[in-house]
Amino acid sequence: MELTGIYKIFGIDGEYVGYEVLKNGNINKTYRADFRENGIDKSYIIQNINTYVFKKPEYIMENINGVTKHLYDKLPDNKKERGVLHYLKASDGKNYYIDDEGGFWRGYGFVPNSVTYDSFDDPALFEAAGAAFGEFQLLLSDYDASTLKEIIPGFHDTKARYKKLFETIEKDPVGRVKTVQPEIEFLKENRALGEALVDMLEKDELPLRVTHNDTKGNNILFDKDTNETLAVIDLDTVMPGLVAYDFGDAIRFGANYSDEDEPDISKTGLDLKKFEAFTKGFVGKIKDSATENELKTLSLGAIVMTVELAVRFLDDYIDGDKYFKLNYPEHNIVRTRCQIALAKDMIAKRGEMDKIVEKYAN
Ligand code: GN1
Ligand code: MG
Repeated sequence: MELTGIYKIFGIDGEYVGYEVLKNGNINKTYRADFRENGIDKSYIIQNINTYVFKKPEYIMENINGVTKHLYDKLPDNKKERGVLHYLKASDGKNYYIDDEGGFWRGYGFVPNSVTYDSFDDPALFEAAGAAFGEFQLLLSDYDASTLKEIIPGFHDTKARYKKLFETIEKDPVGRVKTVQPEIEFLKENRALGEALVDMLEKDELPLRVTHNDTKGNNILFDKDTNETLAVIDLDTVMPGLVAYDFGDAIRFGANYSDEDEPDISKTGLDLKKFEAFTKGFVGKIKDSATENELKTLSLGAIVMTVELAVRFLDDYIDGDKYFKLNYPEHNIVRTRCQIALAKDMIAKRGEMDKIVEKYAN
């Protein structure tokens, strides 16, 4: 469906200025639509949800409704406007719209004067990101997890992810297996490590909490002028999970010297300075409510999440690129190699990571 029709359905009016496609998500299609109302610029984010990935998008919107309300109620009055996203209501009162072809749409007001960052060269900024994700975790600590729909079952269940990878290798639907032997070898060798958190969860050594599960640094809104953190966004995968998933994924994405899909892997590796900055912010927030095992497994979480993404990108590559958006044909294998390079460096630096966590946990 055309965007102009979507604007109408969500009751957006004013003078239409134009739209831009926002490229930093790997799943949904995201647009920023700019309008002018009574001389004031006003922008909206419109998203077309990927229904191959999200089989029941209505459930996402139900979760988002509950979580957003919970956060909104806890925010002080002066932060209620920019501290959470305000979803638009379609003409039928729902916070989403399904078009005639089954396309699933939602929208929210662009948070005024906000900005996101894809990388963090300033340690203070990354520390603030750590504090924002830590705080998010705390704000949801009293959320009733039994009311949350499980959006993607087994999202960070690395045992299930590995199993699925081996099934895809077995099928080899597009004949790519022969070209990715070293990658398969690495993932086989490190399987026990990749599955270590799930093992602990199964033995009840780690508690399930309500977690974000997709803590890329660009899921935090900052104030454009002051760099104050405003809100944690992209609540599509808020589900019960482990603290180490949220910590780990943020490190995987933000403490890498390179982008997550850098083709030149000599540029890829764990930047311990960034690791320390994020750890300071995150652990500073959660240390009083975290168990000893949770704190001890944070660094492991970074390795596990990186191995998990290598497994997922490789699985998608072998499967013929059905899940992640691609910018070019080899994108998924480039992503895989980059994650493997990062995982190797993290494994080598695990002792140093643990020491840094200990420093801020005590
Ligand atoms: C996807 O689309 P985006 O950037 O929010 C993926 C995450 C991955 C990430 C890797 C639902 O997130 O799990 O970590 O790509 N989201 C889903 O960049 O699979
Ligand atoms: Mg996401």
